[in-house]
Amino acid sequence: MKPVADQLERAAEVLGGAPRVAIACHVNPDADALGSMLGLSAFLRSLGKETVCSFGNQPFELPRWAPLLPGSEEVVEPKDFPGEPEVMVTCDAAALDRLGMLAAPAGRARELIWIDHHVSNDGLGTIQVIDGKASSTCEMVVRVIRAMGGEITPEAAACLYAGLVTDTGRFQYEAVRPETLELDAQLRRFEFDHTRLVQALYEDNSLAYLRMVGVAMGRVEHDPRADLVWTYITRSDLERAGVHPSETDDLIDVVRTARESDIAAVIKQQRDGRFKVSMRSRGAHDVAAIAAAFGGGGHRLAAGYTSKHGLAETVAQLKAALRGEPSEP
Ligand SMILES: [Mn+2]
Repeated sequence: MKPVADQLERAAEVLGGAPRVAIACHVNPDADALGSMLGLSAFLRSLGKETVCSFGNQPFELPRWAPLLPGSEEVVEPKDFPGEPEVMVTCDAAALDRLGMLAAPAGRARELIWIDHHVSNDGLGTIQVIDGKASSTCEMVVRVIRAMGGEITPEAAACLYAGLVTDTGRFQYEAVRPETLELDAQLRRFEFDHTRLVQALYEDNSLAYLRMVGVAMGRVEHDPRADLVWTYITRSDLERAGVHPSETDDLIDVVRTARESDIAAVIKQQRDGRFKVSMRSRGAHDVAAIAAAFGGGGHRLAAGYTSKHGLAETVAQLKAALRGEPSEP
């Protein structure tokens, strides 16, 4: 991976000279993905540039909390994203397939600025602004803004705060450094309703979801030899409960609190039928390495992958990998 300082300088130069910038974030965007994209967009617009923002989901749907981020009303559907952008930026995507329908325009972009903080990263793009030690992609966007000699705008502040607060687990994860908290303080000097924003991000569940948590928690299993606690949710569980898959992102945060094991996993069936495995470690394991062995990635203590197998085989392979036993991939 190339030195971040050089890449920041190149990104600043390209963005500074571009009248139009197309910005994408990963599919099923979380607050860091949407926040970093909209934060960068708000800053570039303050310089008089045109921006277009999107993510590659079909069907296209913004998260529930999106209206609290300034500029979210201008996010376009992937079909309205430029097919061959002069300058394109990707935010918070670790791999090309995380761009969904926008992987094609990314492949055709003349300059592709890849802004991210995932340790396991394909390192795509003509300019790679990637730092695996950064707390969030929002923090990386702030570095880009500063490399351009710019200032955070009020609209950008709320967007960047959303990503900073969520990707640090409300400032509790190991990537939180004194500078992270200093950045938080700088963002909070701008006027935005941070309590309402965090309530929308963390405390806004449907009753149907709460009942489904009960189902998932009733199934929690413990494998001491794999140092693993895990549960699963199928597509029919979601359909029966009337819960949208995106609502279940925080299930892992309940499972991971089990003190009996270091690793927690939630195995969730996607709309296409495949099983997605989300893992967390309480500190003793590198789950990014486990995920990478299955073709996924992430961070040392938070990572995931999509399995090629059914539920039973997915669980068996995960346990085998964690126990250090050989298995057929
Ligand atoms: Mn992120």
